[in-house]
Amino acid sequence: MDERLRIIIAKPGLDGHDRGAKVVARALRDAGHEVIYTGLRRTPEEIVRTVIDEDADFLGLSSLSGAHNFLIPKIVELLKHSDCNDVIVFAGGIIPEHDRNNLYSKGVRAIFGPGTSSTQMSEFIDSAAKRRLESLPVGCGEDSDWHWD
Ligand code: B12
Repeated sequence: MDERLRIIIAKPGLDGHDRGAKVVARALRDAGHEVIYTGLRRTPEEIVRTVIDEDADFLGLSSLSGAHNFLIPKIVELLKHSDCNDVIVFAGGIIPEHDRNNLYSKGVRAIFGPGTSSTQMSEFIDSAAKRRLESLPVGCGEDSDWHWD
């Protein structure tokens, strides 16, 4: 797809692992998107503020600290309360398989672990953007159990 999308890559909480987030931000920029990396240790409120200020299409959350079950649903809830139901949320880092279905049920549309290639991420971004173009539900607050496998 040729669409240039606005994507925020964020590091919520006290997690100090930033290599993966920087790799992802670079890969998506190289794929032609407009990418903003928040930097480390952002609060859920700061992240949602950035999404709103930057009028982002996608929010990518990187978590390697084990706090994903608390922080990611909290951010999705704040997005919904801020009328950002159409923002497409995806995540990556150290997120065990057994935690993933719960995050999908909250509105996260893809989760990527170590070793993810830029091709895999781009395929997801393109598929999600295509769903949005076709008016199929894909935003974090839109009712659908669709997610990337
Ligand atoms: C390097 C490293 C560190 C470095 C971090 C340097 C830095 N600036 O990033 C240092 C030494 C500082 C560090 C510290 C700690 N670490 Co450490 N660290 C690692 C290690 C070895 C590699 C992480 C890495 O950089 N990988 C390379 C990058 C490119 O890969 P990645 O981050 O996984 O990202 C890829 C995917 O996950 C995905 N991805 C990641 N984020 C996102 C976001 C989106 C939106 C998408 C789409 C994809 C995506 O795409 C990326 C590209 O493929 C991992 C073990 C491992 N093998 O993963 C442990 C690991 C993450 N660390 C761990 C721990 C416990 C710690 C410490 C708590 C240790 C301690 N007791 O002090 C501290 C915490 C520091 C802190 N404040 O958070 C644990 C976490 C356990 C958990 N979550 O359950 C791990 C898994 C080691 C382990 N097996 O126990 N660590």
